[in-house]
Amino acid sequence: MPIQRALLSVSDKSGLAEFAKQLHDMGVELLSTGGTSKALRDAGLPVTDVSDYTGAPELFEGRVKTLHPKVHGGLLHKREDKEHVAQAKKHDIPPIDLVVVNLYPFEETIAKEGVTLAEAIENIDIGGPSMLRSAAKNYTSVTVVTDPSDYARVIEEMKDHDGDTTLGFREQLSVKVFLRTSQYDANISNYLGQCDEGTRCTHTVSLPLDMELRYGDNPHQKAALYGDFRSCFSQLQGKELSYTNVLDIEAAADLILDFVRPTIGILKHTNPCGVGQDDDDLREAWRKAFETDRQAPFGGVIVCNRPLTEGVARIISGIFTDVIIAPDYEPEARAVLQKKKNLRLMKMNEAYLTAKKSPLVRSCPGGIMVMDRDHTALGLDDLENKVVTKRPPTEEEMRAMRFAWRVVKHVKSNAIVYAEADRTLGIGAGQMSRIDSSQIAVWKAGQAGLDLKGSIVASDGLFPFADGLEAAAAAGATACIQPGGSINDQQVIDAADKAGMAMVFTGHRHFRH
Ligand code: 93A
Repeated sequence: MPIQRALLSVSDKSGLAEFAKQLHDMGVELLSTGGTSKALRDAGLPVTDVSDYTGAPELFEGRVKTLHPKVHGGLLHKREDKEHVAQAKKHDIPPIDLVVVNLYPFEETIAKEGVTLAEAIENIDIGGPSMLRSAAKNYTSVTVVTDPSDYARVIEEMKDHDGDTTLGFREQLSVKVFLRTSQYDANISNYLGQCDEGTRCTHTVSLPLDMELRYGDNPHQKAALYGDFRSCFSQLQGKELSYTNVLDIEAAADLILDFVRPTIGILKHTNPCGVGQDDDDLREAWRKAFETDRQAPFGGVIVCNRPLTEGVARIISGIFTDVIIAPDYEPEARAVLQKKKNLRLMKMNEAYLTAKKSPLVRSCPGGIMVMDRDHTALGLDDLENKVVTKRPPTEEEMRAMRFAWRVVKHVKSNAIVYAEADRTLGIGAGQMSRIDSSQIAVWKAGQAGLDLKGSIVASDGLFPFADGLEAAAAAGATACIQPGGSINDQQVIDAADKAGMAMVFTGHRHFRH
């Protein structure tokens, strides 16, 4: 059946007149509320006011405009049910086939500076979501449009189907409505929750599906991503993203954003396997990162905080890599990497800098946990005054400690990093005992043929005993950066002094789980 009757009630009137004109040209009768009616009349279109249609005036400054059985009955009754149709006839409730509603601008209102609670409340739309929900529930018969960018598609559908729309299309529009109304309600409850200082604020999250992911941790696990990942990272080429790719991308981007100087990081399973810096030549930064571990980067993630150069692209195109992330790519670098069809090339957008401020969310039994992000490497201010050993660090050791502290923050606990001022030398990640992480870091450096003599060691958590520090000294480290705070701190300091090491206590730990 072609669409015969439409109800239009919109706050955002963009594209309205043109859309309504096309509906009118296809013989659709137009019903509308105050402001929308006026806009349609101004455009020279014939329109019936809902108040004339229902016989009930707009009441209470417009708070009650469309909340009437003739409106909701017209939307909700089942067209295929004889009883419903008979009741509709008896009570003079003709079917309404199309609803075009967008809501009072609640979100825009609360974003305004100095908005009062009364203003915000007046912008909570009640009638609009009710119509949207009625129509969306009855999508088998009713077409419902809430996004002006869908107007053109509706007209196209109607033209292609003798003035009607297809069931599949109506279903899509219905899903869009429930998503919109749930977001709208979440925004209202979050706003009112903030205002009410007396009670514990609850926070409702409603996120649209952004993309289906290739798979989860393993191919037999389905996975999807909700929100707006694609505004943060644009995929320029390569295979579909998987769940682990996304985790790696976040870990890599977070790591690289802790560095200001030109830096390259290589990660695997969210842990850095090497980080290098060079002010003059990114290829040097790459060399330093890659030298830390030449084996683990196979199938890993590479991240850079400068536009990726052709020179680096040429070197890394020889290594099997899953994902590369950079704020941009030289055109020549793109050309080189394009040949690697499966390689996922991600561009980090400005939006990520804002998104990075949002809290971290993890699932837990029965719900989710939310925590603040570990934004900056803490404890580096005033480091000169945090020396606990007899010997203060040299300037070079100080630089290395600052660098390593930024890296160790991104390594899974227990984390140990051996480093020089602009490069990692050995990384030990994710062990249950700190001394094991330390031994792994030393062993990895040995495997890579790197000398730890004169290096510094960074630890994400405190050394509970002197043994970890003694092992670091034995491996060649001359300085240590760690949070401090153990009941055995004095023993650890004594061990450092005995070995002639310099040590600082940051006073902050950087666990990562
Ligand atoms: O105040 S309401 O919650 N009560 C209603 O009955 C109602 N009906 C439509 N808001 C209501 N609307 C909203 O009015 C629509 O969702 C739309 O945003 C707006 C359109 O008003 P006008 O046509 O007067 O510009």
